[in-house]
Amino acid sequence: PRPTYLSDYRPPAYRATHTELKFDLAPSSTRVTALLHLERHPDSSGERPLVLHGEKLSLQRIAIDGQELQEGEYRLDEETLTIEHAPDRLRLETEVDIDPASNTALQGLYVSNGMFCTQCEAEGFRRITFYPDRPDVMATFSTTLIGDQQQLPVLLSNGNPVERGELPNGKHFVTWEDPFPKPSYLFALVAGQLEKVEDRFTTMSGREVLLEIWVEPANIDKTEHAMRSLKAAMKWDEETYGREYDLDRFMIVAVDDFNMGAMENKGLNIFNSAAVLTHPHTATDAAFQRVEGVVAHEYFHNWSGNRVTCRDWFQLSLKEGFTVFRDQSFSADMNSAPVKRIEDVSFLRTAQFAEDAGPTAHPVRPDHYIEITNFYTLTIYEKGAEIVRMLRHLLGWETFRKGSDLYFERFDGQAVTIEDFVGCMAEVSGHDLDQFMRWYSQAGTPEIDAIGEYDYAKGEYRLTLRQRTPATPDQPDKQSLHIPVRVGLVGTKSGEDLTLTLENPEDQENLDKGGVLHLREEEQTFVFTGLNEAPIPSLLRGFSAPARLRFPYGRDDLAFLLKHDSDGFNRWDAGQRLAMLALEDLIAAHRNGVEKVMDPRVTEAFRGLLTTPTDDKAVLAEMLTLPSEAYIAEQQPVVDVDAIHAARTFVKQSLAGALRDEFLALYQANRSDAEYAPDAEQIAARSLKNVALSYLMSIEDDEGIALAGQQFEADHNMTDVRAALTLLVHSSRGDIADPALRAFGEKWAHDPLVMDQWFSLQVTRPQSDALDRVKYLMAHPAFSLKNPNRVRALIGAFVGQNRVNFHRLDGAGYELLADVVIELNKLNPEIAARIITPLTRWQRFDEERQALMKAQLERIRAEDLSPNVYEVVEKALA
Ligand code: HT7
Ligand code: ZN
Repeated sequence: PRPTYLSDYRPPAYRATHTELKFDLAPSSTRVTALLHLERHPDSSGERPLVLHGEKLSLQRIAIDGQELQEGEYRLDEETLTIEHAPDRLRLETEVDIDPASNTALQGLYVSNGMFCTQCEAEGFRRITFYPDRPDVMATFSTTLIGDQQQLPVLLSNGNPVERGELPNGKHFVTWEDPFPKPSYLFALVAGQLEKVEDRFTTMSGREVLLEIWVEPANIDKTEHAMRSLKAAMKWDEETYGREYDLDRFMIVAVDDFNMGAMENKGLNIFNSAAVLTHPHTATDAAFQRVEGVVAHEYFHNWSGNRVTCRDWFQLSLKEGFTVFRDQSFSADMNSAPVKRIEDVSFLRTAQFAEDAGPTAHPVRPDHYIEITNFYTLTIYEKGAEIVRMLRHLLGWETFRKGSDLYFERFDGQAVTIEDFVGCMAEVSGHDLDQFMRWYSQAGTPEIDAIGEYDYAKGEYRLTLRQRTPATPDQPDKQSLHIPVRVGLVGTKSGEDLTLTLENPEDQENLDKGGVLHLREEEQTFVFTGLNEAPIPSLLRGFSAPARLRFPYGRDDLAFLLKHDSDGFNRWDAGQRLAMLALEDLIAAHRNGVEKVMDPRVTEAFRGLLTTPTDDKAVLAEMLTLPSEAYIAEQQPVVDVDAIHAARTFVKQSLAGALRDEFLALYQANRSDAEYAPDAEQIAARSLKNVALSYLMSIEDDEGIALAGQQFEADHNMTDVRAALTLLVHSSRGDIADPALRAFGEKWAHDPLVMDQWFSLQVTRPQSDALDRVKYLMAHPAFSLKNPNRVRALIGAFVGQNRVNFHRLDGAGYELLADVVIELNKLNPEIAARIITPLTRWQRFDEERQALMKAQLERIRAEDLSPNVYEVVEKALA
């Protein structure tokens, strides 16, 4: 397969202005009739032919302006239909047959549980009909769906229904019209036996919008939270960004087979059922929060993505980075803002930093790709969101909002670039953002080395920051970035933030405007004056830039910041850094076969957390959570999975042993029989209680085991049931865990989303039988390689969260993953290319494991590969 390059971008030769589609729906042979109103693009020369994309389509008929085309008047290959001498303006009619029932790739039109649905982003529409399937071609759509009245009573598409009626042979039809010009990737249809819940929202200008959530009948009691989230998101976008919804109706449909979380199709969002369905007895607090975030994310795309869209797929982060930033801000406003930031940063630092340091590292705006679906990555989404967050901090909220208003107003109805977005921000602020643009073009995570020196006599603190971005594939040399560094100086006597006065007036002006230091050079020194006590610096507050910050903090400094830092994020981070120092010692001890000794400063810091009253339980739960094995691995030059697991377990057990009574008291203080609500207060109490229980269970404390058993039996809500069951299954107490597991599996056999949790919690157990369980569960009737949620729950959880067992030294974990990738490569290449990720990180491990992992990559390479898997494997082995 050949790569596509950003530098080759040209406007299309022809654009579609209006598109009329007719679908005669049948599972194995759906007839799609398309009438495209096409015209030559004003910038295109008369020599360029009309080229339409089309894949896996069986062409039955083609005509221009009513005249059938004969063979020789058009050219067909695997990917395109070309007409050399088309008029400047034409109506092109085509009829094609497609086979939705055998579409296991879940791109284009497919059947999920008897229901027809579509996924057109990024290039799925070309599997439905011949079309200029690129985001800079925007047309109005009129869509007629025809289907069997019994099998497919509900027929949905974008926009508004304008006509419906009965047809011969038990069929019926509905015609939908979408008045907003849109690219083909936002097209959607759904047809099946569905039921809906409906509600209404009155917009800020007083228009009433009909809201509908469509689900399979059995799930009708699981939509309340999604509907509440949708209305909250609509209101928030009006109040925060001044964005009002435009159509008269907004629909969400839940489907079981879906490659990602959801899709923002105009007026008809299609959701993975896991990202929309919730019920206190089936979904955890985390799932409730995910639903709130994804519903908001897709809704926010109506402006950041649909009204203003991307010129080409290299600009993907234009809509995704901005929209993730918007959904993160929304969730922060709905829940605990510091906890949301801690969660987002933990995810970024663990998973995106690893991507940025590995063989598939790419800039937030890549300059080439083979398969665009491989580029729906953490870098595009999460790092992209951090870039927008940096702009918001550099400009301040009010100016940022002016930039956002200008962007939406100026580019409404257009397909644009990242320069257009950043240009608006530069225009409203007067800032020079040229250097800032490097964040989009340069891959890799910048490292900032900081050192500080306090001059007691002068009352001065000199802070020197040095930046460096490591080489990444295709980019050996890096340039300096424009990095906003939010700082505080915490007085060692007072424990208070000291007043910041900078010697350099320009630095002071920046600090006054945005509260940040602007690091632009490779090395810069900032001199703070007028200090009358020695400070400890609190750097990169709120994680003001997606960078790795190093500062030679002593353990006492970190314990001090953990107590006194006024920045909630950095207070948490000080605790993580302190724990990391202890963990590093223990990892070394394990490797050297030396007895492990717990650092008493960590124990005392935890004792302080447990005994100091707090009104922020959510943050306390985060503070009591040790860095994950994945995060610890990220900090190691060579990952030693066994030493990391042993060290972390040792710290957890030491803390549990020393603070057993405190953890028990914390558990008891946060029990409640109140009716379940997914609100911030209850969620915080549950997470604190379950963190306490996890410590007690780490030492298999008798009372802890009894409490876990009672919590499982009480069956109050899924958060508590799942937490208790997981802890039991991850313990050595099979006598209690096995019957509980069996009972749970039988009770929920009918609910695939609960069975996913049942799969995950078993295959993440640290005991050495985990891999056998994976194999055993792959034969379970509830498992299917064709369903991405099942694959993620069973295989994804094992390879991503069970590090000691996936990285077994006999290579059996790697072999299992390769077997799955080889199968999935044929069924669903997109999911195959994602699930393979842990194998691509072979460089991070010892030589023995490297050889085993590479051998499995080579085995995969020998197969007949999809472009998706080919691209990833080639990069991994390059
Ligand atoms: N914009 C949506 C992307 C998406 C997608 C991409 C490739 C393959 C399948 C997909 N499903 C959804 C999701 C979003 O970011 O909102
Ligand atoms: Zn998105």
